[in-house]
Amino acid sequence: MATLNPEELSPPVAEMKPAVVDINAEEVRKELLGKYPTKVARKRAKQIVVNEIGPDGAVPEIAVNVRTIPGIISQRGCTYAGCKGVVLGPTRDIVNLTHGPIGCGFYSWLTRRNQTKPRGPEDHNFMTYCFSTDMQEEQIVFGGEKKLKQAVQEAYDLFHPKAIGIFATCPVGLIGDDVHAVAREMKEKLGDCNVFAFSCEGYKGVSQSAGHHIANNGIFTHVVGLDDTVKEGKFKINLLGEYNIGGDAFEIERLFEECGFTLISTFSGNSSYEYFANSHTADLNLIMCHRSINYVAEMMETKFGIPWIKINFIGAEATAKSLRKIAKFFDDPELIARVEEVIAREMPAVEKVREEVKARCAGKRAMLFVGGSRAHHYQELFREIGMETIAAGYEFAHRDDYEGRRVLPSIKVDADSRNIEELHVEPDPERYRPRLTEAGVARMKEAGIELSEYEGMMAEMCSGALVIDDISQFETEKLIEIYRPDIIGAGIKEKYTIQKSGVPMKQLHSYDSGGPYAAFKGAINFYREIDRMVNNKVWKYLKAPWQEHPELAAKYVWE
Ligand code: CFM
Repeated sequence: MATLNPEELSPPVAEMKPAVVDINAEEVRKELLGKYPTKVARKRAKQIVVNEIGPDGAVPEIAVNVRTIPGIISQRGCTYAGCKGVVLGPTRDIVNLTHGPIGCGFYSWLTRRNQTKPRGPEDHNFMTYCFSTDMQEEQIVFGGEKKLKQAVQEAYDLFHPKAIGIFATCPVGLIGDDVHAVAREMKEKLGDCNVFAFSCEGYKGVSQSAGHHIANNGIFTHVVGLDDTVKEGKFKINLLGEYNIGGDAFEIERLFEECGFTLISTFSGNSSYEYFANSHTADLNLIMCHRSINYVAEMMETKFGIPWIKINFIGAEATAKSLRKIAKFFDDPELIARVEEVIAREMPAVEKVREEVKARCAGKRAMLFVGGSRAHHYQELFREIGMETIAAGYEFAHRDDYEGRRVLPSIKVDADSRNIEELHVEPDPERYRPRLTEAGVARMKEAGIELSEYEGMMAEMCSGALVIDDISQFETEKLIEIYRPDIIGAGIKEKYTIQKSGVPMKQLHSYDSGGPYAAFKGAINFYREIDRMVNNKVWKYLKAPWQEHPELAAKYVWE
């Protein structure tokens, strides 16, 4: 067997274009746009900006949440994915029934690695099943409502679930099946099972973001507030926008317990239908992923008076800061002391690994192109080991996730967003109860904790960093060529082209086989993994197929 001789592997990809330290981001931007036809370039120019933080903290405006230009290879998903896969998918005891062709159900089934832990053998866990009406030509031609009713009945007879959620896929909208009418009819017929439907056809919005909104509306309308039981516990919280990918929520739950917080519900990692139904009894909502769940937080505040704060458990420092924020909200000396104890107990192990890893990673550079919140959150973890994020962007976030909620009033609502219903919510006549007095609000302000506020990603990035929304495959390859980053955090669709370019890629959606990365123990896992990846010499010797076979190279990229 031939042994690997690095000398023969020349020229290594990493040496083809050496890393340039002082790269002018404006020049890079021009280079990216230069390859596009004029009309496309004009549109992309508004979606690719060089970050600059003004004296008042203001950042440049970015055009986002708009349709991807046909022909551009985007990493976005569909509205159905955002509704069924992202928001409702991680709930273990709702039968999530896809009304559509089998592929929609199958490919949205557990690929995100959202985990769950049933409370005991009696607790339902349907996440190991893939439920679909498996539409055939007959239903497309003659309608699928009959088959949908049969499927709901079959699921009920087999499992007796507390709830069944119906999710519409593209063909359902095209042929006009009324999923809501079916849900109403079956709910009445079954009697002891809550059946509700989502008009989350894949084409409904410009990305999965529309699906988040539809899911938030549905769960708020049909589930939140159904169970008024007041549970024991002094410091009651909900965790919104944490989906337990790779076990993240387990690690956060452990900390909550040690600190003495009572977690009423998570939307929706390691969650159950009953938790959602009871979630309005909590006193504080914590928002982890602002993009996917801010609607529920806003509606719960209007209807029940529960305030929300933005927290982040990605990064050890961010975790400590978030725990302190929560303790400050409840303003209980014993609680504050316990939180400090937990932080003091957890930190030494984090520090030890961090120092060791930082020595090898400091000065290296990352790029992050992920979803609607992680491209921001993971910058914290990289910063802790001395790595700067030089370019980042979301796939489907809105301007508030980039520029902060201060821009909300100036966001123009276009036809695509108008497609998604805005629920009209009013204070509940009996159950509305503001959780903070005016003095309480003032106290939070004094402590520097803003209620209902999110600063967005750009304010925390360095000036001169590139911010790119809905990055294309072409732009990714170009950035690699110009910057030669030490690592890219992105998703499975772009993973292998990045790695073939000789750059390691960390999958920040499902984490591949890794995780948890949240909170203190998660940070340790992440430091170690990034260390292994960026300091692995194998990438330097990698020869991409298009180097050995130039005829494979697409001219527009490598000319
Ligand atoms: Fe929120 Fe998510 Fe994300 Fe998201 Fe997602 Fe995800 Fe994501 Mo993949 S809810 S926006 S739609 S943090 S599935 S758990 S990793 S793109 S950055």
